[in-house]
Amino acid sequence: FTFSHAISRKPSRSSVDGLRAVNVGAPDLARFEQHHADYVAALRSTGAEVTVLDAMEEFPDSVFVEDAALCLQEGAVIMRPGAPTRLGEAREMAPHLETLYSEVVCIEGPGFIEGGDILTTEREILIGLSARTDKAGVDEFIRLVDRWRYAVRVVDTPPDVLHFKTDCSLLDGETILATKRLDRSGCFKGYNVIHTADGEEACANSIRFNNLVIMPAGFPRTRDQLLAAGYEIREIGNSEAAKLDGGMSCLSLRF
Ligand code: CIR
Repeated sequence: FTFSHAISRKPSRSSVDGLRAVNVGAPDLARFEQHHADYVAALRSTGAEVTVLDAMEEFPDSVFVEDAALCLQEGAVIMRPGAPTRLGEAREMAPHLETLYSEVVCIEGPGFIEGGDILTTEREILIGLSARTDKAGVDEFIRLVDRWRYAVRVVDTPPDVLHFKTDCSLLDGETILATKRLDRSGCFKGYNVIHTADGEEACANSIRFNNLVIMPAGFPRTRDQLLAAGYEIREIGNSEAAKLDGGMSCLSLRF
């Protein structure tokens, strides 16, 4: 959870056409841009260097850069999104990562895998199979990162949950914030787990970024629990990204 860099991408006008499980209305671009600027400012306030890429109109979900790549210490892996409208986003991310990493490897398919399904902890990489990430994608990922000797563990994402990390985030080397429904699967055995408060499951997608836990605004009971556990919290408006099933982790690549 110590990072010197992050990459994000501004929301596009086309984000009104972004994918969503349930239509609760289109995101308001001005508000989305403000939230995004607040998010970038929070990342920068920790001392990290943050690259903000221009909005990409051809890809309505391209603000959610996390799904296009996975940044590890040794190199970056370009993903292969399982959502057909998002496939091209991954290719667009490659040149940016090539300027920062000496090794950038690429999932070629036929399988699919999205960054939102991957939680990197200090001891392992956890991957949740989901509607976007399949066994073939995971197998190729495992073959690719074998060179860097990571322990990889494959688990399930609860049904009807978009991504594995929709329901969890890393708070520190030993501690995970997770919904009860995900923790029930047993996948976090051996970690300390803090549960999101009942009715506040949507804040499980938070991030630990250097000194801060950056979480979506509007989840006071979980926030108070994290404050009591000693974390420094920064709350960011997430109403517009949430209309597209996005949260705090989706909005950046961190390394
Ligand atoms: C999608 O359905 O792909 C986007 N509307 C939301 C992606 C959120 N990304 C993430 O959880 N990592």
